[in-house]
Amino acid sequence: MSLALGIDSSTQSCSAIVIDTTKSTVVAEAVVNFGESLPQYNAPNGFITNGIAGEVHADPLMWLDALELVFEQLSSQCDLAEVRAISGAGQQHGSVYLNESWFDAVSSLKTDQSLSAQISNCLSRRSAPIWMDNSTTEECREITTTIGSSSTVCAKSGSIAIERFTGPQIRRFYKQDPSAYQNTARVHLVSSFICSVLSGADAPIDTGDGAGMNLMHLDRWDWDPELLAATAPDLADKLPTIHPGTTNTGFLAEYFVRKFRFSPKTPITIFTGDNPSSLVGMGAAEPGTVVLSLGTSDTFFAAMPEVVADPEGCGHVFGNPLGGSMSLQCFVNGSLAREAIKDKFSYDWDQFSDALNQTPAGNEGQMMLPFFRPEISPRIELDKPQLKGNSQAFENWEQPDAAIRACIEGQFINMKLRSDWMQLSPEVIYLTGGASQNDAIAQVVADIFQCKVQRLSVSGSVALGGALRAAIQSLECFTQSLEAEFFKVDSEQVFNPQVSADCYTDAFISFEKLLKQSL
Ligand code: XUL
Repeated sequence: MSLALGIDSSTQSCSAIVIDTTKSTVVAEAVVNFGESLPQYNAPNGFITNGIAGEVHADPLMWLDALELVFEQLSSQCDLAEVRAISGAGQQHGSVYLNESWFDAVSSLKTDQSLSAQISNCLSRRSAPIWMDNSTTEECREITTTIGSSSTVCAKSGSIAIERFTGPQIRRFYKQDPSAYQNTARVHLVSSFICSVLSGADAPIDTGDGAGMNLMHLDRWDWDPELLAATAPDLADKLPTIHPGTTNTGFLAEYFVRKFRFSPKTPITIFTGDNPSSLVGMGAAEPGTVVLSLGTSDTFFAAMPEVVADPEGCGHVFGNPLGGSMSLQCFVNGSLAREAIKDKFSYDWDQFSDALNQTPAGNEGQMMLPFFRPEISPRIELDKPQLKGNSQAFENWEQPDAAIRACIEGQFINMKLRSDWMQLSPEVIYLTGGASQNDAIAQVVADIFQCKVQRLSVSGSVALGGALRAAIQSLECFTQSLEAEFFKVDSEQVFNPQVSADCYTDAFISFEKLLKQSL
């Protein structure tokens, strides 16, 4: 039996999975919801409420308490002494600020006290800004001005300066509380913080999560001195080193061996961000596969054949934890828009699907910019969709079925156009998230992208990605054989294009034209 453990320290919960790599089975799963299990932190959804000026913070000690509870749950389901490899991931961009005492504290954890009690005095900032924090517009502007332009920041770091990214967050902390900043000896990401505690040593940051900071240079996969200088003084000394995701940091700390009966010398693979981990956990770590997650907002991500940054500055490039790079792009108007158009005509989901099934691919040239609220891909400030059709009735919203098709086609035409910079020619798109269950939507994706769409029902892909990475790194497992075992294809979940590529040729041109007119 060769067990591998994957951990996901995410926004609302900490979860973990233990897989048996010889039998390709899941032997244990645990989830600790922060709000439910740790109400003393007053964070019902995992973050501190009432943040001012767009601030969204969380308590790093809560993440440590949750980690202990997760191990308790796992130990009642399997023998943790059998675990031979560990890795995991954290919500991206969040940052933990630690003083000089951190280095000693993390390397001498004692089992007579909890992790949180021992790390508490090491915090030079009580709370950690997380990815939902939107308070750093001014700092983004300042960093961009110092570097010269958004396109330079993007070409260097893979993304323009973005509010939730760690660099602008560090700058805000430095400006707000310079002495606490000075007193900070280490800034960790959520991923490297949790990895440090597990390994009982100050852990590196991986290229996957490191890229979400606006501080790392894509060509060198290392800190960029200009970006560091534009962000805050002496930052190089306060950051861990960066390593590829295929690095082992050491072994599980004695604390966990004693307290939860793990084996001594259990190797730990460096942690990564939740999205890079999900790339592995969805079986999409090799170029040729795209993951499309249809949620409140839609997320499109893929392993990239080349390292290129989005010239429009809407997408992101992160390191791929199995090597190379990955792209990620978010679309705000995802299920929000699908629900808004359904509700506009008082349809239920069956009527919505019928509308798609009863209208032709290409929608006879009628189209929509499907933005019910400001979009980030592309950046556009619309608060209602724009319609362009060949009849007044369509443009006056008098044709519900055609409007619904125009909305869904508009979403995926936009997604295809906005993801062109990634230079992908996917053989298959893995579809996941709530709206992926709708066959009619899946068919539109296949028709517009002109490739096979495969619906996946992987739950917990972030933690699974951690377990798979640990197995690949420490148990000599092969990525392809793990993927073949853990991701079985069900033919009923496959959608092939039903129209030829020229069905949408004019639509792509008209969509861009309509977009330009509305910018
Ligand atoms: C990605 C992002 C979110 C968080 C969620 O850039 O901000 O997906 O990683 O945990």
